[in-house]
Amino acid sequence: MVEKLSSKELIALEDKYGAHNYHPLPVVLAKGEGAKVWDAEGKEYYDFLSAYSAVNQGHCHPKIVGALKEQAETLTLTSRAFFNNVLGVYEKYITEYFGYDKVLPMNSGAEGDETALKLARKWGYMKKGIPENQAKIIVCENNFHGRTITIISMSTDPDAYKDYGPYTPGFVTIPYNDLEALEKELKDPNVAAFLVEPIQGEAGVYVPEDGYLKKSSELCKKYNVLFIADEVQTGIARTGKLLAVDHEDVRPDILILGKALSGGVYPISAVLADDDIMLCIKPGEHGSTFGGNPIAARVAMAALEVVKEENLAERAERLGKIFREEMRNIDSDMIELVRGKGLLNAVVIRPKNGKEAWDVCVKMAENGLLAKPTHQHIIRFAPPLVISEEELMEAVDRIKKSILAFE
Ligand code: IF1
Repeated sequence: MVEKLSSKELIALEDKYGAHNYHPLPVVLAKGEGAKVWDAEGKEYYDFLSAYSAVNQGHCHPKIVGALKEQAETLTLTSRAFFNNVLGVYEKYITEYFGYDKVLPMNSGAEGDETALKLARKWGYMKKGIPENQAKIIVCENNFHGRTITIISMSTDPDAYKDYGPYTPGFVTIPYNDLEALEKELKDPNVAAFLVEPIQGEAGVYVPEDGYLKKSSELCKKYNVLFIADEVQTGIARTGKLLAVDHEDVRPDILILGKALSGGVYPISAVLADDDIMLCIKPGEHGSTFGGNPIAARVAMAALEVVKEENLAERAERLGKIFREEMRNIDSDMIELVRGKGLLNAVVIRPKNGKEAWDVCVKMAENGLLAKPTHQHIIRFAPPLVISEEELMEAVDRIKKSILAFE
């Protein structure tokens, strides 16, 4: 039984017994429902991080939790050594939902990216004829695709890669949102794929110029290179469309999903592709103990049903426009810039009297709203997509009050 400990005591436990690989805001959460969370003392907050866009469907969505509970009492894990009575149903559901021939089910977003990298390399050797061990994959500066050694080998952020070498070779880095740089690298016949976030979340919600995704995918087709979209953070209705690439009618050759694929209820990721790519991986050449387990299969189907039943993409589009307008109207020179798409937004904070984004986040927490800076001066605002317009306006008031407190 978790005895009733105070936030202070709970923070002390994590400090003493947990690795120090995070620097959380001093808030200890104990309950979540919809767009709200409550701390260990019962204080209410609007959650404007949504576990980095994993809780798009709202905290503890009853339909998704119901699917988890029902399956957890029936059959939790079989491994892929055997078939189970849920996986095929899920595979049919998700491939029809996104329009691909096949899905490779994994667990974390990083595993989804790793799977996509392996798939792209296999395709490069087996189908494009790239000489063995010569495959290259193009990535963008300031990317974030996860924390494994291969993925941080692609990173340009020293905090992500320093002292983790030696690094996995075979990656070429180009500036984000730069078609000329991309085309120059695509001419190399050993390039197998271009891996890109449709919007760079961690970098600070960088939205590329209109047409960037469309032209990138067309250039990839021209040079017989796979276009891989990492929609782990931007997918599942977050940016106002089911997928961020849908804003430009782009169909990636390989699609990576995670986070809100489970509504934040369970670690689930997925890689989707058509047969000519997906069947390059043969039996026994890739997998994972929990990948495609019955609980994940049921939870993902419930989470995806909620996206459609509750029109989450349309809500994100409409409420996102209102949110950005409200942020731009705050009368404070701390608001340097507001950018985003749907309900994935960021505000660049101009420091004032020694106060910066972190101080704004601490003040917002005091006023009942949770968000966290990404890099020093950027605050990402990403509430659950189920937030009502009334709740959004109440949250906007709490943000305004917090920023104006520094005037
Ligand atoms: C942390 C960042 C966000 C992702 C994209 C793959 C993954 C992520 C586009 C890997 C994960 C998470 C990781 C989490 C915080 C959060 C994050 F700040 F780290 F960069 F969202 F921006 N592709 N992002 O955003 O998915 O393996 O984590 O399931 O590591 O602190 P994962």
